[in-house]
Amino acid sequence: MTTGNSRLIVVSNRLPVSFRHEKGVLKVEPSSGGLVSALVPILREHGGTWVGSPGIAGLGEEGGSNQPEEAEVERLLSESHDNAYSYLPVHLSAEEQANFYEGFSNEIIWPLFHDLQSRCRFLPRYWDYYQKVNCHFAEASLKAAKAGDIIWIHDYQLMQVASTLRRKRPKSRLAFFMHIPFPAPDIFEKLPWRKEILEGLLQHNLVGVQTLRDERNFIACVRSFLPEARIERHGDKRIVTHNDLKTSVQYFPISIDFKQFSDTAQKKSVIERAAIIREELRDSHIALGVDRLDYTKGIPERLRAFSGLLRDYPDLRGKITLFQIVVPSRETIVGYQNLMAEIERAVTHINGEFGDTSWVPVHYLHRSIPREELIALYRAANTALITPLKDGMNLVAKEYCAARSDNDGVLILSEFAGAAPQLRTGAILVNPYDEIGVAGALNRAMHMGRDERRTRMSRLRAGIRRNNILQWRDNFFAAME
Ligand code: ADQ
Repeated sequence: MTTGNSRLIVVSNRLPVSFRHEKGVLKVEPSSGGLVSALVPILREHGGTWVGSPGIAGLGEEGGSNQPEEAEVERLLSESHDNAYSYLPVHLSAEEQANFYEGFSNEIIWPLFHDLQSRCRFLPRYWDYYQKVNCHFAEASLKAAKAGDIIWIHDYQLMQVASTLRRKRPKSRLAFFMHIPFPAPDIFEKLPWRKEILEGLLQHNLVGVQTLRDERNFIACVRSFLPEARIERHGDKRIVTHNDLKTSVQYFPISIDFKQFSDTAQKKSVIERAAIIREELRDSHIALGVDRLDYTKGIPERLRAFSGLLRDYPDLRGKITLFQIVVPSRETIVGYQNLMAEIERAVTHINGEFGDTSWVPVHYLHRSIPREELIALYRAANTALITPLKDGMNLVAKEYCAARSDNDGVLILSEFAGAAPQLRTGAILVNPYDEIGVAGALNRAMHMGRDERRTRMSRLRAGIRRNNILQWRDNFFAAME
């Protein structure tokens, strides 16, 4: 590691824990999601502070905070923190949460950056709240950071934090990593605040994105909307000079703790559990989907492709089961509730049309599941069916391969996942909008011989083992120097 004695201050929208009320008592538990899976091992090893919101909306209404509950959150956080690092909560009011998070972040940036501009609602008040809440995060980060510490800001909810930090502490060492895709200029230009967003990002010393395509898009946007900026290439990175500040821009495909997944997958209890799952599904071919509830993950499209497979390849009926796990997410947003209803209707429809007394075509779980159970499912599944319409990276694809220490299993992956360029030589790549193509890929996976599966999976595993999360961190920190 090349960060010397500096501490790491990670700033993300949410802390890596979730709170819930159980019979009137506040409880805390670890949360899931790509960002958490990637960063927990890093902070655990490096030490420092994690700044983020505890994620319970409405702790503290506008103009007066709910102090007893905030104090309780802080007590639980100090008890539950990992020895290696501490938490610093940023409390948001219900109104801030609604306008900054549900509004600007998830009704503007999330759909736009996933190329789904028709889903955007460009409300001006969302932008006001976004700036205001980003200021809160900046102030909390200043409290946590000493001079020389690295402040590492994450993701699309916090693209304006650095503007305040740079103003208040000009010599701060600031890095940013974007977990979602960065769109091309003809999409980004729809954003009424496009210039301010780019200027905010260029307050960092380093801006990391997931893929070469994202890096090219970011640079193309800077060229289009900040024509006064100077752009140079230095080896692997681009240097953007704007208002006398230099920012390195580089792509770092995020990864997983390969060893942890691979080792856990070899535990006796996991292997036994995988065998039980296979037996329960009567040794049919298991195609597994694991996604957060989100329209970018392409779940209805996947269900249509699966339905098409059963319609067009009748001999496969009874021989294949789609196991779809959906992790609850953003449940307060209306669009997400509609998506859930759409998925449930499609599952019921497929099971009603094709199922019989001895076979249920789609098994659907809508909940978070423990890590070991997830890994047992990865091991039990003959195929992982990962078909996002667009995805920054997609860690599930990498986790599936890491868990296949038996060098078996087929990965079907969307060509629009950020992971596709890295995994293309081992996976079957598909266009998630092409239902016939996805059904064909499933049919091919079912008939693929053991030797081809082994060759492909060994290749996938070797790549992910090499480019694991620690390598990602080292590359990022090396670029920071
Ligand atoms: P996400 O959109 O959350 O992440 P992804 O990368 O697939 O997507 O990560 C999901 C994580 O949640 C995985 O680590 C997975 O194991 C976990 N998970 C999924 N289902 C679960 C379940 N039922 N129970 C428990 N855990 C579950 C965002 C971007 C991605 C990017 C990541 C990391 O949208 O494109 O890859 O950040 O940068």
